[in-house]
Amino acid sequence: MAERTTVAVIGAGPAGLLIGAVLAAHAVPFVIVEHRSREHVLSRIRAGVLEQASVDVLERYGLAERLHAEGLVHGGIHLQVEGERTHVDFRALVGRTVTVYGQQQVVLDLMRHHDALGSAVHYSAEDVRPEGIDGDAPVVRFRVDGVDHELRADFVVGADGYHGVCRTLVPDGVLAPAERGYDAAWLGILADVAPSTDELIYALHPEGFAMHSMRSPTVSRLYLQVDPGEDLAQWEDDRIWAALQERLGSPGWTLTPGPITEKSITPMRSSVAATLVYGRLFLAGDAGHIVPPTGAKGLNAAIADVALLGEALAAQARGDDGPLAAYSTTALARQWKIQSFSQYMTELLHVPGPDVARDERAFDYASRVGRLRYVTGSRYAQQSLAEQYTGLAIA
Ligand code: RFL
Ligand code: PHB
Repeated sequence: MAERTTVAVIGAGPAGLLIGAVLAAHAVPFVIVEHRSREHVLSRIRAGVLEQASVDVLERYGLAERLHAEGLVHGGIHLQVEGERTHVDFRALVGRTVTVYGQQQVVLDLMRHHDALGSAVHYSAEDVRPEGIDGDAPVVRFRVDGVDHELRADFVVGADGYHGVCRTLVPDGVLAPAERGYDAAWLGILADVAPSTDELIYALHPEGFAMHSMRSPTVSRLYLQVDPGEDLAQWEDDRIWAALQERLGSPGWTLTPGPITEKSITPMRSSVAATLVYGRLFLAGDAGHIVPPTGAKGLNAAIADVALLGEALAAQARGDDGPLAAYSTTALARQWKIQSFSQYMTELLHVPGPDVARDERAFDYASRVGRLRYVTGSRYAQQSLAEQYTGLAIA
């Protein structure tokens, strides 16, 4: 089946679906191609915190109605060091807030938006192959329900995540990602229990980092630092709750456990492509860069990329190619600030991993406790943290 459009979007995660919404708002034709089923895309439990800038973007494209009704507005976070808890008050420090609203909810809102618009979104597409991106007539081939599709487009947006196909189309020497790993992973759980806290708690404890987040007034999301390569089978529910209780413990406070409905281990990695553009291909979101989750930035960075790229593609359709030419440079300059903050938050809150020599481990841990106590005791340090956590301007 032969089709023709202006922008072929690969991936229907938050980046792909949102760029579709931006293009639709400007009446730029697009088609989205996703290799998983709609149900699978909706079942992935991931991010939970939206920066104010991200909420503003969703509002701008008419996507924030349910977010405003059901999202939990948080005016700060709790930072904890060895049981001492300090509230970092974003409203007082920088006059901004964040909204706790699951990535799945953002994706569901976007899917409903596209349903209402009647957008072309192909789920369960097999063998997705963008071709000719280094020429001026790219084509995306894929198969749905046994039918071969040939989608011709002026531009291809790679919104297919870190493990997607689009990154692999850019020659190694051009993509040239700057990368680093961390000697820690996160064991995350979702539990059917009311959160034991009003706002997120990020805690440093000699046994490792722990965090208490949430999805709604009845669903909690919690994380524990574990070693990379840790076996999830070794973590019975009781062991998880005991570790969370120990690491998040603070005088006069208790953690209420409940039925765990999901658990998984996620490794931590940072990676930034040297460019987000190759010929007619533009990378956005995790396809271009990933961060460790400690700063709550991955989804927000994807939204920021898409706000820039969607508007740039719309300007290009009106005959102004300036914003599209500037996209990669503008997005990467912002991305490196996000990388720096995510690395800072990760190093601030995690204990050194198993590979660090014992004497250095003791030093590194004590120095992290010192750094965190500096932050909890300094309005200047908190103001900088609050400014970055609630989100830098998009452009
Ligand atoms: P996604 O969400 O990975 O979507 C990519 C889509 O592309 C599809 N795809 C393909 N489609 C067609 N052909 C192919 N060959 C394809 N290959 C892949 C995939 O099926 C998928 O549907 O990338 P996107 O849209 O760039 O969105 C990025 C975010 O998902 C990610 O950055 C965040 O989830 C990161 N993240 C967090 N970000 C935040 O801003 N705040 C947080 O609190 C936060 N917490 C987290 C997180 C990520 C986590 N994990 C599991 C990695 C917590 C965790 C535990
Ligand atoms: C989450 O709720 O999943 C979450 C919140 C904050 C983070 C990371 C993940 O920094």
